[in-house]
Amino acid sequence: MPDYTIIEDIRARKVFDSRGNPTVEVEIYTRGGGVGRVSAPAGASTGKWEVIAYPPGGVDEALKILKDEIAPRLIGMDSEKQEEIDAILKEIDGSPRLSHIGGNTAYAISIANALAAASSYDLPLFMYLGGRNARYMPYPVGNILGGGKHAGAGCPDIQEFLSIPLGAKNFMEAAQANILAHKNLRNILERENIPFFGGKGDEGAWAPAVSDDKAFEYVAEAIEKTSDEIGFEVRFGVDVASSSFWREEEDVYFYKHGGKKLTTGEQIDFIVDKIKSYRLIYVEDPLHEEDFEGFRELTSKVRGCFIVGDDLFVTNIERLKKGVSLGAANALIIKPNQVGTISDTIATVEYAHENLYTTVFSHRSGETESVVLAHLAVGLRCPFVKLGVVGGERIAKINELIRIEEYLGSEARMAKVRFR
Ligand code: 2PG
Ligand code: MG
Repeated sequence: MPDYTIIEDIRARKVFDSRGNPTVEVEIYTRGGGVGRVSAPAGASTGKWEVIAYPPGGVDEALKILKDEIAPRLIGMDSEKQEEIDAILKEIDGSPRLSHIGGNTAYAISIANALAAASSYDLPLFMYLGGRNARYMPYPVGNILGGGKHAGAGCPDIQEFLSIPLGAKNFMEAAQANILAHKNLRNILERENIPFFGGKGDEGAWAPAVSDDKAFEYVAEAIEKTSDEIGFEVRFGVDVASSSFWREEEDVYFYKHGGKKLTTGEQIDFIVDKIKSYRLIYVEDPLHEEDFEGFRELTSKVRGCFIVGDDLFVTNIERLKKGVSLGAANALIIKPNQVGTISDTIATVEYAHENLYTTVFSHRSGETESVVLAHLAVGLRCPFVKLGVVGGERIAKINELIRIEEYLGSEARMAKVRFR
């Protein structure tokens, strides 16, 4: 039926995310009975160049704009015309960074629309987006120890220590490895005489009051134990989220543990040293969000490690183009709500892949039970997906990836991992 995918109704409401903050949830209904429901996540260590999450009046104002200005324009349109729909969102907004309608409003509408179109054909979203090529399962990059803006004051300055089960033959095995690493790390932390009472950060990672150096030691031990027990290679990496502790006035990285201040050169040496000492395979935002040159220098100094831009690129194709032209980083985080629409997200992913930059589809520190992330990671063929390891809103995504793997059956493969 040609008009199956026409948008018939749009509903929206305020719901809450995993931090208990209000967020927007959108439902789109098509004539063919398709339904897409999506709620927006939220960052804590947000990049300066991300789109603006909400208009000044927050979720309530976003809902009003949605009802008065957006829904009347979209109802009657064809949900399959994703780019046209996303263009209308940007036209209604009219600002450079979606500050009128809010990036999270755009995110929820844009992805709910894709989901509604897929559901009109009774297709899972990953297949609707990726077709027959969408059969590569991403390696889960799982947060097992956290600090920075996601945890309490005594925790490490580095925001995330991430387990990466590179030797897994399928997603189920990979998920099991990360869960085991999380459990092993708990035992190690309990064995040590440190302030640790089982506390976790926003993403379900353990949040002990230890220095960064100690955190590296404990995580390395947990990863090695996990690898031995599970019988395949498990490596680890970090999200430094260094913009959170870069002091612009002094141009230094301030580590509250030990009160040390590192210049850019010293920060690069510190990171190179950790990459070599611990065979890190992944380092995200080792330098602050304006330092393309620092990223270039670090990338040129290391081999066999993903240097990942998150706050640096904010899923924005223009910023990525600058990075590619300089050779800054060799991988990037993909978070659709950094840029607003699914069309812009796809353009950035495609540009990254054309230029051999590795994509890491990522959750945010504030999440909802929505599982679209699992479908987008597979549908957009990202070789990695950054997730929490435990906690309802985190495990929901892992379980959806398990369902996707089951759905694909013998067609499923693990993603191909290559360095630029
Ligand atoms: C990050 C993310 C997710 P936030 O920095 O990569 O882990 O954190 O959502 O707080 O930006
Ligand atoms: Mg990050």
